[in-house]
Amino acid sequence: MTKILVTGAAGFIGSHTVDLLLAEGHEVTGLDNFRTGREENLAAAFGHPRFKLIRADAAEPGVLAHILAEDKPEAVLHLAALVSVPESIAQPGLNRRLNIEMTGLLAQAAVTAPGVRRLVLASSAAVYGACPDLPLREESAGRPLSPYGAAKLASEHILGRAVLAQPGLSALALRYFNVYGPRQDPRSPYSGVISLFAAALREGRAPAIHGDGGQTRDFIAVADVARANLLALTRPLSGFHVLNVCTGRAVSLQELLAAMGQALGAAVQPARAPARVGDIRHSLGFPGRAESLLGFRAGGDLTSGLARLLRD
Ligand code: UD2
Repeated sequence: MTKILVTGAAGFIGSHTVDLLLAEGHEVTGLDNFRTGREENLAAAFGHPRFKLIRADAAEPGVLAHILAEDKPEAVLHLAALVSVPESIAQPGLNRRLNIEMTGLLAQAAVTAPGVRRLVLASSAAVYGACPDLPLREESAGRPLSPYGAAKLASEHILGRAVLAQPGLSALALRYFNVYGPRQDPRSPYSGVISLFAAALREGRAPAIHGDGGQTRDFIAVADVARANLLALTRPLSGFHVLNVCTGRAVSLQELLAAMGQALGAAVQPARAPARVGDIRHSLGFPGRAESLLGFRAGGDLTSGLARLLRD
């Protein structure tokens, strides 16, 4: 059993990871300020004897240092962040505070808290920007296109420096690709395309394809991401590592709609919308490093993942 702190525990990825960590016998402290996290996401965790929730803002100086000193976790999964690319453009100061400075506060606190052995950071495929060399490998030069991607890249460097400063600490930055699954909030127009399509189908509307639908993404189920987080928190490793969390399979939006139609048992007719400005045409990760370092391989196939999502 490992004692684990999860920041952003009430979020989409956070809550699925908390559920898995508890099921695997770990002791979990969740931290959330509920800016975007939702209480109902933690419904299964509340009342669990190995779960505790702290309602606080991890970006407030002193908060993380206090929790690491008092709660004494052995590993920290840092998911608390500003998660929206458009918001990072509209509010660059908030992006800097939540996606760079907060990582700095965590790294500083972890370097001085003797009990912390492992940091795991939620990074993103956004660090690659429009890198044309596919599949994307971790060593590809990061050329982020948004303040969000740039901040995630900066946070990776912060983690690397923390490990140099405290050799007893190891750290992993996980570059999540396009994550989908239950609890992803479809209310924002910039939510993941799968949750937007699923919400449209549930409400009897035609899903809107921006552009010709030939663009591809590497869609990964949130259950797989939770498993990657679990392995990153608990596998024996030293040093600092950057890993893609992806499937290595490219799926176009047209294929996605066809798979949704298959799951529903009826063809889906999309509505057409103009291509998004700055949209990336293809994004595909190479999953080899996560497989060799963590033994992680994404398991869920898209059609059954979609069927589950559309049923819920
Ligand atoms: C993902 C991330 C984003 C950032 C970016 C970096 C999500 C939700 N977003 O953006 O945060 O990390 O990668 O590369 O994971 N689309 C439609 N109809 C819709 C919604 C979207 O056609 O109703 C298209 C959209 O134009 C794009 C594709 O679907 O071509 C995927 O869109 P997305 O917003 O789910 O994800 P992405 O890869 O643009």
